[in-house]
Amino acid sequence: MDDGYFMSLALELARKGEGAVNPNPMVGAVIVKDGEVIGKGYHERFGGKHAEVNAIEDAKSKGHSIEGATLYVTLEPCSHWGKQPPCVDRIIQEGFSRVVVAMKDPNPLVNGRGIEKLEAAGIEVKVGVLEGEARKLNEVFVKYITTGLPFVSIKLALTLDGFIATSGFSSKWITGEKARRKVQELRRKHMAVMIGASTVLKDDPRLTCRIKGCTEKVKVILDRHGLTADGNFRVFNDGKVIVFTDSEREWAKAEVIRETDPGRILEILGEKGIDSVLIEGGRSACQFLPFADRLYLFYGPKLFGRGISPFECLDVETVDDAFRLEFLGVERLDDGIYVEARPCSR
Ligand code: AOF
Ligand code: ZN
Repeated sequence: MDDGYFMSLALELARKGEGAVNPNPMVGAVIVKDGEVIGKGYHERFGGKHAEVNAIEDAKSKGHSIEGATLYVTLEPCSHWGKQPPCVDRIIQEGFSRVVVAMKDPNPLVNGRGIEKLEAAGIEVKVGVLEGEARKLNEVFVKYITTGLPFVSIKLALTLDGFIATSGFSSKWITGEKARRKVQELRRKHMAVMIGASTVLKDDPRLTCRIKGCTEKVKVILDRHGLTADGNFRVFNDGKVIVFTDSEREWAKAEVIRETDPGRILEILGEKGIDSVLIEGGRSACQFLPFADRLYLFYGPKLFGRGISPFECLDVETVDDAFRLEFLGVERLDDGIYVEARPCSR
């Protein structure tokens, strides 16, 4: 078996932490000795043990000796003290002879120091095995740890002619059941879910993530005029809610921040430790388009002819001025189409 094979096992393990480790990265680790996997682990929850330590403990609990083994880990082992002690010290202490790493940790506190320390201790280190997959897996972490800004995704359900509602604001249901399931998966990937006040008034959504292993989302409401201040909406029922507004009104069950500039809103969310936000529907999404890292577009096989476009704020005059996207994936979903795209400049 080659390095790629064992690293793919580690990546599979890492993925199990999705939705539970933010704003930390998803990390998986596999220990191999004499061609055989003797230990496996992953970073299970924020603040919890790191993947390497879980794999070491797994191997030891089965009576294996680690001396001379190879460690496959999807992110460079950490060299700093955070909520957990530095993994490199533990790796050196356990007597590994080789460490294979998918990608360097972009955390400025680590950023190559983990690799240096392992090499200085005489351990053979190989970096870059399945690096592309590892970077994709942790795209949220990479952006947040290097910029302090959350990864911004916009999710929309549209008719094939690009409307999110009819002119009379009717919108239920443009897409089908599988699309709604996929939205749950998207919520799992993000720490916060954001909507506009008009969606709260109209749909009264809960914004919960109802799939296994999904932690509670921070709910962010853009409510410039304070329209949701004294309503009894389901979104306020549980968990953390942040309202961004211009109004002087008060909310009983939300943290209120008097700011409505999209760039500032994202900075504030980043300062609060929120690494990712899924902006769901509504016309309020448009002002975040210049900051978007990803668009998730669900097209139903319907035409409205006239209606509400989510991108009205662009107001493009000529084809050359279009906001350009790159398609990352296109899928059939139910009787519709699912498009994953990103703005060209990103
Ligand atoms: C690893 N293995 O499983 C994880 C790592 O506060 P702490 O101690 O949990 O440290 C968090 C940082 O450690 C995180 O930003 C990233 O740089 C690294 N995460 N490192 O070797 C892991 N989760
Ligand atoms: Zn660590």
